[in-house]
Amino acid sequence: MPGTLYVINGPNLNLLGAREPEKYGTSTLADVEALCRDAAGRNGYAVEFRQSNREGELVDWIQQAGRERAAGIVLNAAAYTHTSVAILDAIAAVGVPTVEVHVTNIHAREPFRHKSYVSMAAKGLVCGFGIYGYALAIDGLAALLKAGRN
Ligand code: CA2
Repeated sequence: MPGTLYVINGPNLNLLGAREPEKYGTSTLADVEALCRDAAGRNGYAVEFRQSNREGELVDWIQQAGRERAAGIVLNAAAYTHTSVAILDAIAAVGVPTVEVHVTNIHAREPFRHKSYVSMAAKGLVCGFGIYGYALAIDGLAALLKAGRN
């Protein structure tokens, strides 16, 4: 029974396409949103697409996804990935299947990016595929949900 997927983006991802194109590419967050709507639509899901630079707001949205019985969450917590026990606790608390996504391959970058708190509660992780990782995450999440592995 499809429903809504929350796609939640963390700090500085509003700068996609405007800064550091050699690292993060030239696509904007609006392009990411369009990609997500397309991938979700192909799988029969609606999308709630959000971005915030504030940790607490990300926690609030994860809780909202739980309250509204979202089918799943695709989460790029950006720098909070590597620091936030609050976000880890929120994912674990709401029990909404969550797939972690990163534009870059965090394991090929600085050692402090190799640790992900989000991974401890996520069903899966997609990283290193640029913004296409969001579509891969949505396809993977839809496959898990269809198979009842959530
Ligand atoms: O690769 C990713 O998606 C990251 O989540 C991006 C975060 C970084 O802290 C993570 O380690 C990996 C940084 C997001 C900043 O996004 C920008 C985009 C364009 C220009 C500047 C920053």
